[in-house]
Amino acid sequence: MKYRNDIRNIAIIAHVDHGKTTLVDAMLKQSKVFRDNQVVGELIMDSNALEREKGITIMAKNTAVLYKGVKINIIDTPGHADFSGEVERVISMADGCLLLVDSIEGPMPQTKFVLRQAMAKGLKSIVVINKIDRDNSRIAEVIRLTQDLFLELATSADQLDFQLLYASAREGIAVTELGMKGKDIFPLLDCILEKVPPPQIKSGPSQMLVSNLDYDSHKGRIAIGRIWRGRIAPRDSVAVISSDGTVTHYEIGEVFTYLGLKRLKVEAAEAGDIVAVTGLEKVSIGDTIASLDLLEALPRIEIGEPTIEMTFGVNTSPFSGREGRFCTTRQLRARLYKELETNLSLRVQDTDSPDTFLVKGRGELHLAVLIETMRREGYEFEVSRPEAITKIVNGNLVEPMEALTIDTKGKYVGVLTEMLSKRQAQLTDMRNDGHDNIRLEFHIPTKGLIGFRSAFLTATRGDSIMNTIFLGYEPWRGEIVTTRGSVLVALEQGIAVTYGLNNAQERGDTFIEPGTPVYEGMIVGMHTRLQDIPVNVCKEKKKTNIRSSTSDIAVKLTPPVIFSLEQAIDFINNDELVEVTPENIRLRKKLLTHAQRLRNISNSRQNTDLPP
Ligand SMILES: Nc1nc2c(ncn2[C@@H]2O[C@H](COP(=O)(O)OP(=O)(O)OP(=O)(O)O)[C@@H](O)[C@H]2O)c(=O)[nH]1
Ligand SMILES: [Mg+2]
Repeated sequence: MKYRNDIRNIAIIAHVDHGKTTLVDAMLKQSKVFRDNQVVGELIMDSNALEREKGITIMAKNTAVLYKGVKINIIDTPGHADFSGEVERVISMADGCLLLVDSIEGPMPQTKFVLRQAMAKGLKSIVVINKIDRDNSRIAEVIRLTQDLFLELATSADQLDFQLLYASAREGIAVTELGMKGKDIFPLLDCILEKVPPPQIKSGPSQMLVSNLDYDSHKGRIAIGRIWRGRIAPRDSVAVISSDGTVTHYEIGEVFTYLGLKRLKVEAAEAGDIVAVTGLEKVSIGDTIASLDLLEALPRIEIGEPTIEMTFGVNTSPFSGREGRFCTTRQLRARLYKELETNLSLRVQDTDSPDTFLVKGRGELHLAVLIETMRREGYEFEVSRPEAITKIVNGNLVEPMEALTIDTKGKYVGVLTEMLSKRQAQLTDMRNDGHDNIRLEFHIPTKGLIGFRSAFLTATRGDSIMNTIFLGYEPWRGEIVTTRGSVLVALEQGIAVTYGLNNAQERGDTFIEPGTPVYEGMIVGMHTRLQDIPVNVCKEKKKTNIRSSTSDIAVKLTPPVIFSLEQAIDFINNDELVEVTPENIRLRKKLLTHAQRLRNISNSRQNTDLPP
């Protein structure tokens, strides 16, 4: 077996926010891949607009730096559990991983998930204790917990042997011994050269596994992945072997390798390198690109199953078609199915209704990011409340379970445990660090987590952190009685005015400003009682001359509660929908008229009265 000593392939993995993308910044900047006067900013790899807004990585991405004559191909991955499919998708490109662990938080649920992935692929681990600049870091404890994690997950003795480094990604320094004064990131790069095995190469007919796709309006589809055998060059005749074994012949267009944020066009690339190639019109992620001389497929990428589902439908509100560019069933369907090409943990299914599609994902954020992306592209549609995906195993109904970790203060423990017990959660661990920092761990059905995040943030006033991770399927524990109050529903179509909203505020909190167009059945507020209340927010005060919809000097309204998209999805019940357009997020009842809803209630009562 031969090795390529001029290359290292590493994946950077960690729990969310432990500093992966910031560490990549430091490696890129200090290895001088930018011009001296080039303005590059921070979190350079989080290039997509939503990533920048949310401050999290959503998609795994490739880059590379040159250090001491060796090219280090770097794969930055997302740490949020909802995007763990991305880690599964790209991890096989690497030979080693940098496992980052926050010097205060220590190993978190997703640290365990990604380390397990890395070990399953046989990657060599380098542990980087990050954020050592933080004041109350507890490095010794974090190292001990990390060692425990390795002990728990390792399947062979050599996996226990990991290199340990300390870093402040933000300051761009890494050191090999605690207490050393760091000045740059090079000790980490040296460690990568020394500890991560160079890629093994096989000579022979070419073979490459496609791990990512990109598009270019001129070049068309671009396949990204690692070459495992042989070499690939422009104008090579190759075959693409797809999931069902179908073989399609193509001629390679161009071949690129990575350096910094650029792709460099090359004359040829050899096994061990990560490349991007054009000219393959119908290639998918997981396909093998193989020489015509040896049609041998590499093992396909395995992706965990989705846990929650919701429907995406054509917008059926009275305002449909007003704000979106793409509003038809055909456009919605095409867009959703196209998403499957790159969003590997997503599933899309047609339903009995031609205008509605069932979309399955890894969590609420996974689906919310898709919804937000589509709405920015000009799509208009409606979505239902997310539901946990249940299945029948050996004749029994089972449901997804998750581990929930909460870092909070003593004063919130009571209210949190009460909220969670209504959601069928079981407390499995509770630890106090002696400074009133409390970590609670629960087992909770996925269905109990739906809508929990916003309630959690309100209850703890944004002062606590929650994390979840999928555990597996367990027997169905029965329905959860909804804990949400009811809503204020607009009675008629028109423009909301201050007077009408003021009346509504006597019943509860409102969601809209005066001047907002509303329709019958639109949800305009919430209250704590059991039944929905119809309100006429368009009703004007009769006896004065002031008829302006936006100003009514006499009354001062409480500012409306404005939901983000995620909060809106979290909030709705089964008989409600979120209407999503490029300009607005509206909440509505599925049945728009009061009469329809009353009839529905009495029908369902009658049904439950029937003998089984
Ligand atoms: N004090 C301190 N803060 C850091 C350090 N490294 C990263 N951060 C901060 O931690 C936050 C998260 O950093 P990111 O680099 O986005 O973390 P990430 O691991 O890429 O996050 P995801 O990709 O969303 O999982 C940012 O606010 C960083 O500025 C560090 O060494 N010290
Ligand atoms: Mg990141």
